[in-house]
Amino acid sequence: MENVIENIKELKTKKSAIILVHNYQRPEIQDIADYIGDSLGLSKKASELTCKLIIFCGVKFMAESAKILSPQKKVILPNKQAGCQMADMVTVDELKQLKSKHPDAAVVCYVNTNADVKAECDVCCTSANAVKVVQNIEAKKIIFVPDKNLANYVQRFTDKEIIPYNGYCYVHEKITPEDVKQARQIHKEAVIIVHPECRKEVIDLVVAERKSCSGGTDEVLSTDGMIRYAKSSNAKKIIVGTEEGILYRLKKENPDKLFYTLGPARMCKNMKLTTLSDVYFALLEEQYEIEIDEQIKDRAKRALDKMLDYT
Ligand code: CIZ
Ligand code: SF4
Repeated sequence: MENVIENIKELKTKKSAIILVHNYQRPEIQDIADYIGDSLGLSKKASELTCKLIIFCGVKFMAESAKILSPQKKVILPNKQAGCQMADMVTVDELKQLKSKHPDAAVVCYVNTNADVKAECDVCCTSANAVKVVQNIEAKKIIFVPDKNLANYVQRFTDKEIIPYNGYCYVHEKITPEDVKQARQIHKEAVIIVHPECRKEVIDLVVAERKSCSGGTDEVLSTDGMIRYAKSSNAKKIIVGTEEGILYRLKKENPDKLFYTLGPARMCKNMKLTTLSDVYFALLEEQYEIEIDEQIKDRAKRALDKMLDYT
């Protein structure tokens, strides 16, 4: 392992490349990151950097977003198989059908969509800014794709009509209300933070019985929100309801605090595909390069830019 890491560092310097790593990646991948974060933060970072080569350790829609926001750079996804099941749940044809049923609705798409679907949308959002985007958009009726759970979460904050799609994240879907009840019994002094991709019943339970203890309060947060929360709150014990990869970063950055998964550790198999040897070959052979049709790229960029204007 030492050798691979040395080789990665050497190649990275030689090629002036930057390695961007998502919060859910394997620990050894997080350890070689130049920047670590959520999809939005990393894409913004990609567009600010002056380097020409970006190795994006995450899943395809994230590397695509980075490419769309910085088209002049070469963006590499080290493992070609790293897709997202939620993103693949909605196709352009399915979205077009939904649009024709609701011609007066605006379309908001979660960043967890493929580039061709983004191109059909008015504005993108992430879990960190979905509420803000929906509140800022003029339309009173909004088609929201693909995550039904995030759509339901957003509906709590607006009188606008949200038309959800039937997508979901299979990892967050596994977290149950029973997990919340048990965790509250086992860790009486801990606060609970959950991701808005969790099922409505899970979020209902966390919000309805929201508890404050030892300087923290139960919250619904995006992954970067969780990272900020862990740093700034006084809570010493935190139960985390999202993909388990984030616990490595939480523990590393907050060695004085205790973190537990909400129920058994739930793992996204796509997020765990990327290995150190994938990163090495990604640097060596500059594969697999993200390529997006020009027209799709321009239209998808409009939706991403609009999100950045709104937030
Ligand atoms: O936007 C992201 O990076 C994802 C998938 C989750 C989050 O909340 O950060
Ligand atoms: Fe997709 Fe869920 Fe995996 Fe994120 S955790 S990449 S939303 S399947």
